Amino acid sequence: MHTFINVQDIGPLKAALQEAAETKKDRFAHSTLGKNKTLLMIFFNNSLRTRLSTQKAAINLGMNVIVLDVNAGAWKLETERGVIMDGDKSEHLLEAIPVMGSYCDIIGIRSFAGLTDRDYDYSETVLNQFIHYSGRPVFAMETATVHPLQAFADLITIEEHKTKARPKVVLTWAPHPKALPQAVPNSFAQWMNAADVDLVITHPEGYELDPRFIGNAKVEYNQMKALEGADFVYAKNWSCPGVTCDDYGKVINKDMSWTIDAAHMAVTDNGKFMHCLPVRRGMIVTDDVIEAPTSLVIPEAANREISAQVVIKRMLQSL
Ligand code: AN0
Ligand code: CP
Repeated sequence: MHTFINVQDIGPLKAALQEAAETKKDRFAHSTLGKNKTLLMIFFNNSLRTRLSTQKAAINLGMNVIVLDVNAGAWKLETERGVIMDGDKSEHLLEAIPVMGSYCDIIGIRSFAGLTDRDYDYSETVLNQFIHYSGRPVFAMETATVHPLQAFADLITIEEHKTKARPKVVLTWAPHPKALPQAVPNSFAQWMNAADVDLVITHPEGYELDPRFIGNAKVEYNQMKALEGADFVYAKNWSCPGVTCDDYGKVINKDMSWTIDAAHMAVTDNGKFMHCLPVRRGMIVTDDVIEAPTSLVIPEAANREISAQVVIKRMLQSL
């Protein structure tokens, strides 16, 4: 595997889930595979889970790990070509990338959407520059439009907790004070479309995701109706995707009736609550719902180590 961006990159999901289950049973079964190999993790944005779980996964495989926080000590990077660099940016990404590639064997990259220019974000400009100029396998640790390590961990979690062959999974928008990217809901929808589940997406008008990610999912604007009989409730805020209106990247709704509380969970089929974290209590979900035995947020986060390990292992095997 040379890139890990979309669900297709992992191949058949059954085999990937099988490998995840084996990894979980013995995370040190391949502890020499990564000997003398180096993972470089590059962060343009904050992270708790991705930083720790991906590093742990690489260590389980015997790798060395270097972490670069671009905004905490590296030169400020220009990302656009054709710019006269007379401002505060000292280095161009097009030099920085091959230099970084020369120090490692695999690269993980976190680079959130800027949420100002839809075309720039949705063409995955920064990620593609890393793929083209680093000379290394590259995996997304949440880029402008996708967060596949999260979606893979979510799928593993659903597989572990489902009580029906084909569970009903509801992806629901929830309110948030700040504009957030669409990467998490995009990838979640893409992976659920590829998995053996019934996916329903619910959100207020104007929050329609890109059709490429919605796929065959049912879109239901009535949140309560969408949640009826749900086996899994996957809450997430995202800003306006700019598909049906011109407000790309903006907060166009703060309707607190969308916050997941006990009344929302009551219409599900003993539904399990999921969220990728970090989550704002009182905005996305109430304390009682996230603290209930039906909340999967902690095992879900723990599975980030497993999804990362499967991905890094496959990249090591194809070096
Ligand atoms: C980010 C987002 O919504 O994409 C990261 C989630 C994994 N969340 C925040 O910035 C709060
Ligand atoms: N879920 C997730 O990616 O968390 P972090 O932003 O803390 O890495």
